[in-house]
Amino acid sequence: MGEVKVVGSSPSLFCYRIEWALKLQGIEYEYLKEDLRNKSPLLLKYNPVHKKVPVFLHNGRPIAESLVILEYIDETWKNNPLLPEDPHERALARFWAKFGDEKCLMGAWAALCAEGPEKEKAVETAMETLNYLEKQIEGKKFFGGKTIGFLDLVIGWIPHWLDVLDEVGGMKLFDAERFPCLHEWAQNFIQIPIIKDCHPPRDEMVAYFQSSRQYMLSLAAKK
Ligand SMILES: N[C@@H](CCC(=O)N[C@@H](CS)C(=O)NCC(=O)O)C(=O)O
Repeated sequence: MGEVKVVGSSPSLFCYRIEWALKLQGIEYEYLKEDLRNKSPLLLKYNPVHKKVPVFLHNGRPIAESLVILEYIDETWKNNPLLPEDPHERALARFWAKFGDEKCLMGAWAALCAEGPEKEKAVETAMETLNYLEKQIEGKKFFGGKTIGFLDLVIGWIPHWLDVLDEVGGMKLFDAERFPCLHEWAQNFIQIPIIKDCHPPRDEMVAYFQSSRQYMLSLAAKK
């Protein structure tokens, strides 16, 4: 197994997906808590390009970028395969994971930070991206099929984090009427013991996104 460490910070959803994968694989790890307002020499050394968490250390060798880390975990330990076996299905899982991060997550973030006439448009754009996931999960328990897999972990931010973004941003992206299948998936996902026991406290998330939103609005006001 070797020595496994995760450099992370709460409530980063990118870090939680790594912890979930390790717990699913039954891999013990040490969590090195990072203060992102005062980045440690360790973080700057191991992720000099992006200077972001998570960083994964396996026997002292660093890997950055959460999707890359998830694939590394999947290739290194075989206790609980995350990506499908079939190459085409693997490719699709990677496609939707990228879509989830680049479109759904970024869309929700843009909607959170939008104000005035821009807000309605940003909310609708974000919901259009979620609609693609709604279609993907229709008729299935998990994106990975009967059990959770790579894509479930990648979009695993939706149940807790999106709900908080909705509250802080005064919006309703995660609308149960518009996305009934995604809601059912979310209920299935958060009931899995590993997921249930490993997510940030809600008040921590609310405080984090309130201050992030204020910061983004103050930057926009200076323009
Ligand atoms: N694409 C990266 C995103 C990681 C990321 O954005 N991490 C944030 C925390 S949520 C971070 O470290 N931010 C510090 C900064 O931007 O300076 C991944 O998937 O790992």
